[in-house]
Amino acid sequence: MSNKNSIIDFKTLARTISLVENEAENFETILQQLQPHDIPVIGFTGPPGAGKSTLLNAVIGVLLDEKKKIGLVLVDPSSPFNLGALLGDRLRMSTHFTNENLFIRSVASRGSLGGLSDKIIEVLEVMRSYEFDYIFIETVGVGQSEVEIAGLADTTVVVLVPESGDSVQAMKAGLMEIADVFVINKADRADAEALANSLQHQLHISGRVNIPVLKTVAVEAKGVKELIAEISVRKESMENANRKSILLTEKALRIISKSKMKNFDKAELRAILTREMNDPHFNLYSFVKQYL
Ligand SMILES: Nc1nc2c(ncn2[C@@H]2O[C@H](COP(=O)(O)OP(=O)(O)OP(=O)(O)O)[C@@H](O)[C@H]2O)c(=O)[nH]1
Ligand SMILES: [Mg+2]
Repeated sequence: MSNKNSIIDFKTLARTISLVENEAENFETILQQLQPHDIPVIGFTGPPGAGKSTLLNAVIGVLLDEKKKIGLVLVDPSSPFNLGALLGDRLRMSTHFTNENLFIRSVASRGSLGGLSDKIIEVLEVMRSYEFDYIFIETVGVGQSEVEIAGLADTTVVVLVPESGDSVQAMKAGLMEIADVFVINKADRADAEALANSLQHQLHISGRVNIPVLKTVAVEAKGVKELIAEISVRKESMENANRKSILLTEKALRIISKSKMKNFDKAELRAILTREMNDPHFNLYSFVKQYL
């Protein structure tokens, strides 16, 4: 691990993440020995193509100029149709790719934690054991995943665009609840002001008057300083703490049940069941009692 003034050992970090992701031997010990720091974790979510990567690129550029150490987690869309978008992400980030203070990691979004990767909590915990100033996560906000990202992040930035239309309408209810900061990107296009007004109106109705609504033009790095000012303030709310506790409870349960099942011989269970199921009085619930 490193101190604030030194360069983070990215090689060791990357290797540790891989060990944990692949559940290599002793990965549990690695996880148990982590000493995570209190690093702000900031999630960027929103509909596909809203400009999340472009905006993050601009935000990270400013922070790197200030010599900040940045970790970035890109949650890969699992659908092969999104492969292009992922490659696009990489390209847009490429301006900072070689910066010694930026660590980028992709995490597959497959997995059963609703939408987000099974391993994202572990990856974040490993990263939080290094001296980053900020950790960013980018994920496409569709369905469940945005709620999870809000549970993982201290601050959730929801990026919307004027033209996103119907798809956003459908998502908005979910996105409304999780946003700590709203960004209307592509404010160089028509209707940005109208969307800002409509959002502000909805926030007002739902009593969330202290949620900022910012406008940005990511491609020109406009509004980026204002966004950084907002995310520099820790926003952790009661709602966020709730989401975090739900997420961590689910995760803890899964770790516990996995550990309890570790030595369970499924083939043997099947062999016994194959024998016993032919008994006309076979009752599955009485049968499993012996294992409880
Ligand atoms: N006009 C305009 N175009 C923008 C702006 N920001 C991003 N774009 C463009 O929008 C497209 C999508 O940008 P991305 O940054 O890849 O969007 P994203 O939200 O990361 O996309 P996914 O990761 O695929 O969901 C790119 O062609 C960008 O150049 C902006 O402020 N104005
Ligand atoms: Mg992107």
